[in-house]
Amino acid sequence: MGSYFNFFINYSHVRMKISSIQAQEILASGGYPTIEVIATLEDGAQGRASVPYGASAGTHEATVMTDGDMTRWNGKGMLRAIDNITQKIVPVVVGMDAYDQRKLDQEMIRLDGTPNKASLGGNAILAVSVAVANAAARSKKTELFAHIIDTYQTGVSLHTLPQPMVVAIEGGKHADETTDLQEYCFSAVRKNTSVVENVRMIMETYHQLAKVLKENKLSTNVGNEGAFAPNGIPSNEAPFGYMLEAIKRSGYKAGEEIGFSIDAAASEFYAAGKYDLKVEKRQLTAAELITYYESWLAKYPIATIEDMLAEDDWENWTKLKVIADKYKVPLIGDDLTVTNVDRLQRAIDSNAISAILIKLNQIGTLTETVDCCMLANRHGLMTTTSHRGGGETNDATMVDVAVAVGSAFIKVGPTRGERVAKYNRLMEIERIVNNK
Ligand code: 2PG
Ligand code: MG
Repeated sequence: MGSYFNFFINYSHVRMKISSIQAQEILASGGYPTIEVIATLEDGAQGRASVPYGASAGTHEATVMTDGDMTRWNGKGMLRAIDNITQKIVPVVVGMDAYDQRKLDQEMIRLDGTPNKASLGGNAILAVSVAVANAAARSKKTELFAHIIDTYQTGVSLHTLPQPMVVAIEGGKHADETTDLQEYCFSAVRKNTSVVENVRMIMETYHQLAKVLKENKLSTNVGNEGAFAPNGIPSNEAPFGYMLEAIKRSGYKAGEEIGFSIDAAASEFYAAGKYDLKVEKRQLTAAELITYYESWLAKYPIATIEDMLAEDDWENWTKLKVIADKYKVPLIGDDLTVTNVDRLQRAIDSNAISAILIKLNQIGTLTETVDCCMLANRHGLMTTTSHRGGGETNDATMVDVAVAVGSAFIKVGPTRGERVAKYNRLMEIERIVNNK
């Protein structure tokens, strides 16, 4: 691995051609294929990338192109997207300058020609985009986060690193027969503390949570993201009680050291103007749901809330924002904003959010992802960079992006290799930055 200190070399006048791109199907954590790309540069430097996919993906996200051929992988093969890489993207990008990531990404966006990357596939484009960025970082003998800071001049100082937002209980589309809301997370909320310490404190609390769930006769089986998915949970509010008890037993202070982050992924339980809470056997209007949420904000140490309303319920987002502001709780847009500068700008203009979730594959290039983060930063909106719930790989690029854009949090599940790879990379970056 290259030294972080090569970051200080000025590469602005140097060029490094892309010499080859290789693409293949690999297996993602959801048990279906995804795309892996290996990019090689003219100096021999290689970069690898594999792209994740969502389970509760927003309808405004970049297209995940699958084959639809039911004779293999239940229609979810990636050969069509891989063909797009080898037949259409490779002839254009081989020979281009790997150090000019913006130009590379713009060229692929132009080649695709659709607003949601429907013709080549967001998964095809992103795999190439990120593989080349990784290769360029290798070629410069620097870290990926440093390469991103340098390339986009993000101005991030690295004095504070993103902190863990760890999914502890999951439901919705990520598990069967549990909460309607998708995620209840433990978030590190102490100021100026180390990532390593916060990961330890939260994971200790996660293990206490297992005991609390068992005592309440709930299973500790896990969902897509490696968080507990207790079957038969009595209500959508119940997780807060179990999580508070777990924090107490671990000897930490709720709200001062560990807070709660909730992602409702509300588009998944919204239909015909109503929010259908199956666990509670009731259907609520947006106004009733907001009142329900407000009761939680008043009672529990909630650090952030995300996608509490459906992805196009714009006017109710603005109403919820007023309530969230009253409790000084960042309101995060995810399916609402899909890492897209146009949707983010609309959310800013309509005062719908105070924070944004960032996922590279929602938009499909590294450049557009960083641009979205920079727009958020300019408007004082907090960013949280996130894993995906459908299928992940051990690729930890999202962590380097989070560091390079100055995200407050990374949201990742607590267990399973493809999740802990992200925390391990974040802890590694902390050691690199502190020169330890
Ligand atoms: C979310 C994500 C990640 P998915 O909604 O924030 O937890 O879920 O990848 O399934 O959209
Ligand atoms: Mg979400």
